[in-house]
Amino acid sequence: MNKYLDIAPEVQKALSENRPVVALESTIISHGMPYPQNVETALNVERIIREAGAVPATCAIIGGRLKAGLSEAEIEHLGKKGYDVPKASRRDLPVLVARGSDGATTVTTTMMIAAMAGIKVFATGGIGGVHRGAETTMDISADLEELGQTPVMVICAGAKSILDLGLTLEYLETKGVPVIGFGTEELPAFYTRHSGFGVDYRIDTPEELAAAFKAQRDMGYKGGMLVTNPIPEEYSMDKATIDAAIEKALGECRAQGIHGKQTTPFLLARIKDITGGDSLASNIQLVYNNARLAAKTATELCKL
Ligand code: PSU
Ligand code: MN
Repeated sequence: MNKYLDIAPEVQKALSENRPVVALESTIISHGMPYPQNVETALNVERIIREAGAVPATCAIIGGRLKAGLSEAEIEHLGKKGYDVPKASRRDLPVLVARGSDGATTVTTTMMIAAMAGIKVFATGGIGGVHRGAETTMDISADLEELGQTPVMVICAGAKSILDLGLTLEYLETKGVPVIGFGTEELPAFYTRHSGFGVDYRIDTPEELAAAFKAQRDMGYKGGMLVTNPIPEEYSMDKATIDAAIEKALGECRAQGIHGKQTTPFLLARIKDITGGDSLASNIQLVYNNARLAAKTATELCKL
């Protein structure tokens, strides 16, 4: 086992008994939502996964250790510290680990830790992608590279239109990442169920998701799989409202010269304020929805 990795005993036990485990990220806690809703959501997600018969493994860096599975106190710590916890992508791990620092894991680093621990399924809200204007900024999330090289299934609610969705799909195609729509032929756009872009394949059951992932593993692929799960209708936002909020937030982002790793957290926080908190309520619900699907899919995978 990797010498920097700590697998929580509950997670380790489940893995060794071939019981389902679902990985969860921590940037969504420290940078994706405000306190205390972030901690509340993270704990609810863990509960939802347990109720569905799987074991949650929230990932993070704590005191320089890569963690697969956190205590409630550790989740509370990350949620309270918020932006003061470094957002940790692939390029950040070496220095943070060597310094014994804390770090909030993004989709990228959560995939890395999940793969090291032997966890196959990971539930989150949204992934990073090709940012709008990437033709000149070259701001392309490391999440896309990781999906191309690390064997984990990532279940998300699609991608937000803070990103260039068309270019994000092109990039994933280049990297050989299958983009699956769960019960839909259309890529969901996070806060809404529709983006106007098609996915590669529609799959309607956790059984078939598990079978596709198993086939990918059996063929020896190094990369992962992206499952996009639309937000439930009752929690989805009005398209015109969310589009206007995103445009306003993007304008402020440009005007204030925000760039690099600050971009995504800045946009999420502004969108939340502009929508009077409505976007946060939707965000929370779509994460719960993804956690349920991940637990079911991980359960099916254990049978194969
Ligand atoms: N999208 C969300 N919420 C989030 C993120 C993205 O709706 O919290 C976080 C995830 O951790 C994702 C990261 O991996 O932002 C991507 O950041 P960047 O664009 O800097 O790669
Ligand atoms: Mn970026």
